[in-house]
Amino acid sequence: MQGYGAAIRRGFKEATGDYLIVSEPDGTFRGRDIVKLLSYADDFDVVYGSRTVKELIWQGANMGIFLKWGNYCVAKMMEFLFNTTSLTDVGCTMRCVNRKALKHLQPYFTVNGSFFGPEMMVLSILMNMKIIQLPVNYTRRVGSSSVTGNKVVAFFLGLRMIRLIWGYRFKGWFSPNTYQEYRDS
Ligand SMILES: Nc1nc2c(ncn2[C@@H]2O[C@H](COP(=O)(O)OP(=O)(O)OP(=O)(O)O)[C@@H](O)[C@H]2O)c(=O)[nH]1
Ligand SMILES: [Mg+2]
Repeated sequence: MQGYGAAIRRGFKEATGDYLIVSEPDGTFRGRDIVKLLSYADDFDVVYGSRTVKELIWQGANMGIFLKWGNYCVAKMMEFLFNTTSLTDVGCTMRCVNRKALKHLQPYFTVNGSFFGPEMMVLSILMNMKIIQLPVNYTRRVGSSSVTGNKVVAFFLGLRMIRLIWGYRFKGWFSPNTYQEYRDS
């Protein structure tokens, strides 16, 4: 299996249309949240979902204290390091990107594994895209998880995410011309 990031990147290559929405096939997201994402899509290049808003975490969803605060803290670290918009989750697949922004991002994607999500977030920030994160519903999943079902695996995934975010922070500082600004393109 090539991995979560590879699957999404392939989907991006195949999909048509002006707005591209990513979700998961494990029953954890609600289709009606697409309306929320789309209502911001005119004003923002990428609209990210967040799964850490208590009121929208359904009973039985895999978002206990460990995952909720882990995602929240790494998101706050990203927000602080890049002095960007309010972020409360780094692992939410549900997102909407417009085609022009996606075309700009695509050549820079490197991750095929489970931390593709934060890579896309960090790249959109480095490229000075207009981004926002909205609360989405998060429900009980169908089938078994290959990542976050196991706390140890999830913890090490979190560490890899932190390393990736710091890596991009240093690249942004020390070779700022690597990532072409989107708004100038
Ligand atoms: N096509 C494809 N889909 C994948 C692959 N890896 C993961 N996925 C899908 O991507 C979604 C997330 O992957 P999982 O590894 O199951 O992670 P998860 O337990 O859902 O993690 P969270 O949603 O963060 O709690 C799942 O719905 C998987 O079906 C892959 O290699 N290929
Ligand atoms: Mg899932």
